[in-house]
Amino acid sequence: MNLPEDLPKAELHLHIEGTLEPELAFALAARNGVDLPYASAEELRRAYRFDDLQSFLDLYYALMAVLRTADDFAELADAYLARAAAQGVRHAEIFFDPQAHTDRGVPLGTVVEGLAGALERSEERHGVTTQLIMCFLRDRSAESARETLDAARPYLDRIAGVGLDSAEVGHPPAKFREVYEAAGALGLRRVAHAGEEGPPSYVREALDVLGVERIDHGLRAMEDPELVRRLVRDRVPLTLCPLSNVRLRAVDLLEDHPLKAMMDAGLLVTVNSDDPAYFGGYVGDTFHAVREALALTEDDLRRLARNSFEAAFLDHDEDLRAR
Ligand code: ES4
Ligand code: ZN
Repeated sequence: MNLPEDLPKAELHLHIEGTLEPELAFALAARNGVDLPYASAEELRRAYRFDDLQSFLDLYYALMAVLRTADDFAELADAYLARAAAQGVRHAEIFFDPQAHTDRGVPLGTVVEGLAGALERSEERHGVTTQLIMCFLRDRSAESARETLDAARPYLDRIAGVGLDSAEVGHPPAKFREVYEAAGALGLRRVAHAGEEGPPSYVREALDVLGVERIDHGLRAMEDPELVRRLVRDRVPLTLCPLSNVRLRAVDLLEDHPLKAMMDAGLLVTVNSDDPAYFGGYVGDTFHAVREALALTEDDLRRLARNSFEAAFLDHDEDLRAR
């Protein structure tokens, strides 16, 4: 029998830029003539110690300097898909951050062509079906998000939905009401990070104002029993990332993570890797870690895997085939 962490599963919260392993960063830096302020991949890896979300984001955005060509993006995505497949992932819904690239002069077309090229080959190469979700950076203006959606119009055949990420506190979902309305009108699926560092009210706002179908993280919803009842009743999926929460100090120890309590409360939670190159593991590693830290049973792990397909943007026939 397979190890429980190898169960077929869908990964629904994964930033492709967060899969940039130090070794690939160095290889791309050399290829593109980019100077990195680290002597080696080992030294870079040692810099992966964070106090909070912002301290991580600073390094995450800085390292993107090595990503320049469509081939770079394709190589990044293909490396992730190979790793994910080896850990039981059969379907992946992958975030990318257009503004983090266009702001440094990399055209959106380059990013999408590269990523979508790798994703198109993924089912054949890795046995992983995929979708692409473009995220707006919430610490930039609403106008910038709107410009990004407009710039994406030629590529919407390759983009399934929109998301909202980056520094949360001080940037409530309502700031992005119009762009989410426009995205919905274009037939795009909608998700948003909420309740990672921000308060439960941001989770409500993402649902009520942005019309999202899933909440990314949603950890802090647990502080609001009325909100929990609503999330349970409406079966709103929460894409949890336990290793990320430990590394960014949203929880002290994995043993303190509310994943199991959230399952017991009847919430539709999934387990995901977020930025696996930075947070110490891909999704199979994460299943393994939470199993140990929270004494999850094989039944719990099966339920998490089943939840991941239920929460995915798959039609149900596809969903059954994937399992
Ligand atoms: C992110 Cl962990 C996390 N939170 C918010 N935005 C992000 N972008 C990449 N990783
Ligand atoms: Zn995230």
